[in-house]
Amino acid sequence: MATAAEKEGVVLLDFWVSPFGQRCRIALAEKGVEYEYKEENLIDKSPLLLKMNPIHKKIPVLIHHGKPICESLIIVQYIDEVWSNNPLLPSDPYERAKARFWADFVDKKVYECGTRLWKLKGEAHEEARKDMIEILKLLEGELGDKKYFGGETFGFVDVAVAPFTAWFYTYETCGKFSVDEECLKLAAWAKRCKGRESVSKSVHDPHKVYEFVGKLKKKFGLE
Ligand SMILES: N[C@@H](CCC(=O)N[C@@H](CS)C(=O)NCC(=O)O)C(=O)O
Repeated sequence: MATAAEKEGVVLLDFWVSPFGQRCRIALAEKGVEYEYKEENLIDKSPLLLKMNPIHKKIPVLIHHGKPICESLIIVQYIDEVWSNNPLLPSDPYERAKARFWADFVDKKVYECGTRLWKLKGEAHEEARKDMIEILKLLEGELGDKKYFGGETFGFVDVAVAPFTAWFYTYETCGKFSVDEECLKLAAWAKRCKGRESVSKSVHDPHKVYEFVGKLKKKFGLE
């Protein structure tokens, strides 16, 4: 008998610590979609990954009935369109554009700055530290007094940012700052997100993320 995942025809090519992959896992969980999870070895990529994402050769890739969808934010939007229960994007076009702007902001700023924070030393590191605090404060400004970025309900921007909460500990430790102290409202939002099953089951323990970054540093001779 076909499993629920086979019936839905959904496969996710992913890598456990990837914030981009975690976005897809959160969105699928929010929609209650069953899927087959396939962990990739990014050092030795599978023929399936290379076939499904020949352009970027990166995870995540969502395969739906044999057809690939690449790039996490595009995948989350696809999931939102195909499974219309619990909508993630707002229905109002202006609000939708705003949500896409902030998700794009996260893509352009958070990951890049986080990488500078654990990779660089000296002045460049100090600059990354300042940039990260500013980025988090800008995000907090958009959150304001709302429960979620999406307002009363968990939405597209929440999905885009939530995986990075597991990276906060790494950013804090490498940057010697505290999200709790710098961005109280953002820290409270992160705790609210963690309380959601979709997030807690998709996002890994911050200490494991830190351990993973430690291994990367060793690999790149950055210790
Ligand atoms: N913009 C892409 C980024 C995906 C990405 O950077 N994936 C990384 C893992 S976190 C990857 O597959 N890296 C393998 C490589 O670069 O060879 C998205 O949003 O999906």
